[in-house]
Amino acid sequence: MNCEETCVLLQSWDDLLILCHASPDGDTLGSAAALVRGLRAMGKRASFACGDPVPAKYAYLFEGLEDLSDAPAHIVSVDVADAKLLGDLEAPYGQRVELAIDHHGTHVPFSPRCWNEPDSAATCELIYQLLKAMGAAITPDIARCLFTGIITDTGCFRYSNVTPRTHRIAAELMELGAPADELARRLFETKSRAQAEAERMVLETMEIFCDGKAAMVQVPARIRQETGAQDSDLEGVASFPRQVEGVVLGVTVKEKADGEIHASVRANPPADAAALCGQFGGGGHTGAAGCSFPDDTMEGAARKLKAACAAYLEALGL
Ligand SMILES: [Mn+2]
Repeated sequence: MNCEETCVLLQSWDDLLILCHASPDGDTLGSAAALVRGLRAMGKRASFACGDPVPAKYAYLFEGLEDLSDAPAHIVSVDVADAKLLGDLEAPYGQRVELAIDHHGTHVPFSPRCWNEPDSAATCELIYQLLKAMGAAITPDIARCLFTGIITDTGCFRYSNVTPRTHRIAAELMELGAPADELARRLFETKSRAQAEAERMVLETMEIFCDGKAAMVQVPARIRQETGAQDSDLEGVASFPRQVEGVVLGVTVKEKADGEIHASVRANPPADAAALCGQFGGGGHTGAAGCSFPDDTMEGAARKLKAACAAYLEALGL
């Protein structure tokens, strides 16, 4: 599907539920909030759902959007690369998604229709084009939601996924009322005391290996317990290992609240994070990807990842 086909399809639907992925980020939430606002302004019934609670720092996306929770006719997912990433919503809705709008190169099809553009830095770029094609007015509230998804998925325009189009769309969103400096300060320059304490503890775990080409930090559950930091407070730590000069593979091993071990990988060229995570059944983008270790301990997952990094760097000739 492309933008025009998606536009025609959505114009023919009047009652929609928009689904986000679990462990929601600014892009999936910004996409859902913007789409719900745009669809409602066009007189349609639209609501959103997520398998996990919306983190407090993203609550502003949904301000003034009261929930309309009755059985929707049509289900659309945004920024969901795989049905299993719906989390708790996979069981009720995984088989019922009619349209997926996404930007992941590793998208695993789960819906009869899909508009996926891996060249887009954020799903919010697609939602912006879609709302324009549908003739929806991009209000300041919508612009704020879309700008949020773009800056969170690009690390404030720093990642390799940023294109000239990303900047053009961001510029148009600023003209439409997105408060760029306020959003950047809120999302990138502000941390709670708990987050600052947790980040300090994570940094203490850093190991550098493979002749300085790989680095790893670990986030055991005790760091959250001792500091009161939430999962969303710890999103930023995944960028720590790759910040070390010379590192091309930065690995973060995290023990989630339910005890499951998850790894986030950040890569600099020529390394590919999705290729490394693919070895463990995960996926994502070239620069950022993830995978899970459901039957492992932190130590076991860390050992496997270090071995995989060494073999992968050797295969790359590094
Ligand atoms: Mn995204």
